[in-house]
Amino acid sequence: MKKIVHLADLHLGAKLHDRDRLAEQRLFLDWLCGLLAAERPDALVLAGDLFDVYYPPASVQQLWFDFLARVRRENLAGRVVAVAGNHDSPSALGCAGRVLDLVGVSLVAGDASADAEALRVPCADGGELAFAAIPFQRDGALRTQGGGDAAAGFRAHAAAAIAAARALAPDAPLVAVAHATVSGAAFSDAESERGRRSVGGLDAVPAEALAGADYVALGHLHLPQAVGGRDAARYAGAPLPMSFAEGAAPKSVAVAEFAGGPGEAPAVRTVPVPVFRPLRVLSGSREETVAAAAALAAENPAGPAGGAWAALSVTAGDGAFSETCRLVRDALAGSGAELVAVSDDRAADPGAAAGAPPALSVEDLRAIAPHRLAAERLAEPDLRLSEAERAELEALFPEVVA
Ligand SMILES: [Mn+2]
Repeated sequence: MKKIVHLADLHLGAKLHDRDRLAEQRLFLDWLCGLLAAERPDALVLAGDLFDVYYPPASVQQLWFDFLARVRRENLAGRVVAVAGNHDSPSALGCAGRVLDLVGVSLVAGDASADAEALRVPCADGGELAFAAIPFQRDGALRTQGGGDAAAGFRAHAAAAIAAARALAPDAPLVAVAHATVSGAAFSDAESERGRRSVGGLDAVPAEALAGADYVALGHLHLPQAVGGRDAARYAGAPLPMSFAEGAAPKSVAVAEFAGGPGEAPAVRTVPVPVFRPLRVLSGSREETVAAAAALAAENPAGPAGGAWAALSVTAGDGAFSETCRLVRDALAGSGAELVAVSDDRAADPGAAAGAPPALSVEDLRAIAPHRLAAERLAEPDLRLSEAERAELEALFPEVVA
């Protein structure tokens, strides 16, 4: 029996509305070490977006290196197989690659050749696993590889990596690792994926390009899911919710066990990730959101990283947004729950807000909410603006936002 634990999109160092989440990320890695100690996989697979930014601060890199050291010291996985995601700098992440290789970490970042992406990992049962570890591919690189066609480029790249892995270990089950949007996959929510998908990237790479692998370990989308109708081709999903909209969906990591050789489907299961800090959205009119805040304060849910973080989204009713924010803050005061994000998501025309939902796109709403907030502030008497000045500043505000 050969075993892998598959996760992706750790986004170490990621913040939520400027709030530091290192405590949650540390708690997650501690929990993961416990899982690894129980599972003792032959490989821990990290399918990209290890970090949230190209050059994470030292405190975040420390978390990462301490984790890798613990995995080696406590022998928590036979080997770590990691690829760079679009959030990872290929050069910054990859520069320690030769040192990491000496402590059991195979890190593939940057424009690797098919041979560099092909790995063999010895397993506790005396056999081995083959890996085609494909880091995130920028659109331009895929077009170059595909003679102008990015999808063809991904097909060619994946086929070469899988063929190289197959040649390296012909009798081993083969795991393809990739950080990409695969056709047919679902997004967790528009908000969190917007900034996290590649700028200028392919909409989706063809899922069948990876069909030659016995297990496809994907990263990039934050919703845990199987793709292409195969249990053994899946996104592990981000282990921590990367936005309030993701806060309601359960998070998990995947475990795949290979009882046979190449061509035999592994048994796949998912392990739920605990909630380290509850995230709640307070949405609706002033009355509804204040009532929801009071209920949240009474419930006062907490995880090991602390009390709930709440996001206010005013979607209906009249009344100054700033006053609703104050009332919601008051309702939460003294509880462990904290308001960390506010948004006025009513339609631009207050008269329309009470009626049918306005026909506005998410983009429209995102642009309008700060505009409304600015308009409210500009109308406050302490600024002593003339009506002409107020109107001019209000008209200029969308340009600043844009
Ligand atoms: Mn990504």
